[in-house]
Amino acid sequence: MPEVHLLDYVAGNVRSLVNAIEKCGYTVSWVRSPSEVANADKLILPGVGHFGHCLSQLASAGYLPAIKEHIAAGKPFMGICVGLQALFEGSLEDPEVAGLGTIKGKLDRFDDSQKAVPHIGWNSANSSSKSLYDLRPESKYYYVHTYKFPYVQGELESQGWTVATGTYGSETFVGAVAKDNILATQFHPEKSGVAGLRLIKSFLTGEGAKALGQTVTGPAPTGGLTKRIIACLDVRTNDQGDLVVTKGDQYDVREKSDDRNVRNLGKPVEMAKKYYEQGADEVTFLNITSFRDCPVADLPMLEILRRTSETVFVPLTIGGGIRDTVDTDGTKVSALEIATMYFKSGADKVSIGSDAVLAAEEYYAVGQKLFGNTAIEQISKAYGNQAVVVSIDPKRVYVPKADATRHATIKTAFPGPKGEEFCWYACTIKGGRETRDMDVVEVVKAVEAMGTGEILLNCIDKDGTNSGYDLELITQVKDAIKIPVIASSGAGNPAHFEEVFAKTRTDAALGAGIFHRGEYTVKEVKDHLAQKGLEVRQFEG
Ligand code: 1PR
Repeated sequence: MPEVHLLDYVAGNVRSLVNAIEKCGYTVSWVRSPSEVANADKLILPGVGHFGHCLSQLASAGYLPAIKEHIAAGKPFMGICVGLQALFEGSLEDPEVAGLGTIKGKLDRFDDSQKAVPHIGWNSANSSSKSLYDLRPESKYYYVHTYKFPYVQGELESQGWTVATGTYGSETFVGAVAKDNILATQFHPEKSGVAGLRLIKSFLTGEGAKALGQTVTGPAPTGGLTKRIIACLDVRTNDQGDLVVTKGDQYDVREKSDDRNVRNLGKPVEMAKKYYEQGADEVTFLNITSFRDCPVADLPMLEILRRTSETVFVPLTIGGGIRDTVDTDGTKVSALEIATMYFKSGADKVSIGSDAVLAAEEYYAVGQKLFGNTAIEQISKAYGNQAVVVSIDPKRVYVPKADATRHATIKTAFPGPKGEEFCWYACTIKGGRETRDMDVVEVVKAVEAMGTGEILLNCIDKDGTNSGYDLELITQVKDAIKIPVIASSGAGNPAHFEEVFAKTRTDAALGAGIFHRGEYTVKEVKDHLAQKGLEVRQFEG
C-alpha cells in the first residue's frame, strides 16, 4: 500500500486520522524526529490544542526547519486545524510565538458577543467555484476552533492561494487554503464523514493538487453552521457482565418488570455505526456505571472506542469516570492520564460529570480562584478547551418565591406540585444519586472559567419522558455562559428538536431513547428540520 508520513509531535486523537488514511487505501508511517522528515514524500501535520503549545513543541524538537525544507522541495504537505494555523506568521492566541510564516498574516479570535465560542460543528468550506481538493459547496465539514484567519476577499488569492471560506455569525474565515504542493484545512477532514475522506484521498492521490484552482461548476453553496444532532449511547455492564447500550427513565435504567434487569437496547459499536450512517453529527458514549468501576480496568470501553473510530468518521465523545482515581492495584491515575487513554483510543472529547460539580464547589470555596489542578484545567491545557465537555445532571427544585433560596431561580410556566411558580436546578453527581447544594448556573460558570469547551445539559426530570426538552433550563444556561450548549433529555419526536432550536439558542440537540427504540431515525429528525428551513447536514454515502 502507498504510504503517507504523519508528524508525531502532539498528543491527541490521531487515531481517527490514521483510520481515515487507511480507509483511503494508504498506510501511515510516523515521523518521530526531524531527520525522518526527509524520508517523507507526503507529509501531514495534524494539530490540536493551543497554537503556542503546538509551535513551541515543533520548535523545541527541531521540526520547523525540516518542515520548511519539505515544503520548499515541492513535496506534498497537508496541515489540519492547528496544522493550518501553524502556516501563518502568528496567532492572537499566543502572540509571542512565531508560526512557520508560509502564509502572511496572523489569526485572531472569534467574537463571542453574539455567538457561542469555540465554533464547534459542521460548516461549509466554499471555494467559490475553484477546484480545491474536491471540496464541494453542498458538503459540510467539522470545525472546532476559537481562533481563525479572517477572510478578506483577494488578500490570500493575490499571494497565489486558492481559498475556501466558512461563515460563522457575521464573520467569514478561512476554512481551507491550498497552493502548489500545500493544502491546509481549519476543519478536521478525518471527522467530516465521507466529504472529509474525499478531501484526504484527493491529497493522497495527488489529483487535488493537479486540479487546484480550475473552475468547477456545482450547486450554489449552502449556508453556515448547521444545527448539530447528537446520538447518545448510555453504556453499562448488565447483570450478565456484557457492555450494553441502555436507557433510563429519569435515570432508572432497569426494566419495570419484576426481574428489574438492566434494559439492553443493543451493542455500542454497531449502534454507533448505525447512527453515523443515519447522519448523526456526533456520537457520545456515556459509561454510566463508571462512578463505581475504576475506568483504568475498563478496557472494554477503550475497545469500543477503537472499534467505533474505524468506521465512524464524526466526532466521538466519551464520558464517565474521568477523574483522578486509584487503580485496583493501588496506582494513582490522574484524570489527564485517563483522558489520554481515551484520546489515544479514538475519542475527540471527554465528558466530565460528577468531578466537575465537585470542582465547581471547590472553586467557590476558595473565592473563585484557579490553581490549574482540576481535571478540566489539566485536560484543556493539554488538549485544548474543545476536548473537554462537562455533562450536567440537574433536577428541578421548586420554591414559592424567587428569593426563597440563595440559588438562581426562574419563574416557570410549569408550576410545582404545590403550585410553586419558581424553581432552580440542583446539580447532582453519581448518576443523579446525590444532589449537591449547587445550582446549574454556578456550575456552568465555574467550569467555563476552568476551560471547558462545551456543556452537555441533561435534565433528570425530562430524561426518557419523550415530552420535549426543558426549554427553561436551556435558556437559563445559555444566558449564563458563552461556550456552546448541547440540549439533552426529553426528545420524543422530530418536532421537539425543531422546538428546542426555535425557542432557545442551544447549539446542538442530543437524543437517546427516541433513536434506540427505533421510533425515529436521525435522518427523519434532520429531514424534518430541513423541511422547516433549518440548516442541517445530510449524510453523504
Ligand atoms: O459522573 O463523570 O462518572 O459521568 C457519568 C456520566 O454518566 C454523566 O455524564 C451522567 O450524565 C451519565 N449518567 C449516569 N447515570 C446515568 C443514568 O441514566 N442512570 N446517564 C447517566 C445520563 C442522560 C443522557 C441521556 C439523555 C437523553 N443519561 O445521557 O442520553 O437524558 O435521553 P432521552 O433522549 O432518552 O430523553 P461521571
